[in-house]
Amino acid sequence: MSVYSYLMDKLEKEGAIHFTLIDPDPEKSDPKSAAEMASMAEECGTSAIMVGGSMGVNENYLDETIKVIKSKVSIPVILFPGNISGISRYADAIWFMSLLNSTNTYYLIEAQALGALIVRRYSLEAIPLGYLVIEPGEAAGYVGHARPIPISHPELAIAYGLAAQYLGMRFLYLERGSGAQAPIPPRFISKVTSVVELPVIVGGGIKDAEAAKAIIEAGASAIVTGTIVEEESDKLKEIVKGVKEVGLKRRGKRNWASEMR
Ligand code: 1GP
Repeated sequence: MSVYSYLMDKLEKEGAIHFTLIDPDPEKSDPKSAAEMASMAEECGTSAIMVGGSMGVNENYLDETIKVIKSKVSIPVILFPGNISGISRYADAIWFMSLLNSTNTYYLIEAQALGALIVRRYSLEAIPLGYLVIEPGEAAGYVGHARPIPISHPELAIAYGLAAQYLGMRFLYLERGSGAQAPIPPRFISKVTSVVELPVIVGGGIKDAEAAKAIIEAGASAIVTGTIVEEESDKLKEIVKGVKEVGLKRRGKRNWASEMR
């Protein structure tokens, strides 16, 4: 089964899913502790491990980190590249993403063109994703030369989200930035999910189950947490439980599988 089909099946059965983001940064964790975090996240019920970061990703270290993670978990490992150095042959799939509100063509299409040959060489499954940075955007926004969408203007996110949908992308990721003080407000998310017909992933600044639940209640299909896994692993269990609780209530309301496949 492809990773894409696995995700769509999960969405259909569970209504909403959780991703755990691991930054393969030697300053933050070595491959062994990254794998321990991934394994703990799998036990908590996360649906997939995403591996990537905005800065300092080195291919050898990334390869090593993914190999060790893969030896410890059975859920898919999906690359979340900030640049072409974020591609590894050992992952199960790659978010093939374009930073939609970047002002720099490198992050819109050039990095993707350079990376495409590597993705093909490694026979990686590419999952098309529109990546949209919402203010403040933190390091991802800065590094990606984004013009972050203001929180007071969800209609701009709707416009970009529809563009992603019409361009054939399969997911829309609303990114507040790793380590953001607060997540994207639910009212902003519900405006987007009421119009855009793509599964919406939300990340950045989600620190507890209440925030995670409110985001899923606002119509998001998935949340991503990174920092909380590095800092307070016990909170992860509650967050994943919250996502599942709310997701199960609205299971079956959207038949993504038949809409998208
Ligand atoms: C970053 O959205 C993710 O791309 C995760 O953010 O580290 O704040 O959980 P946090």
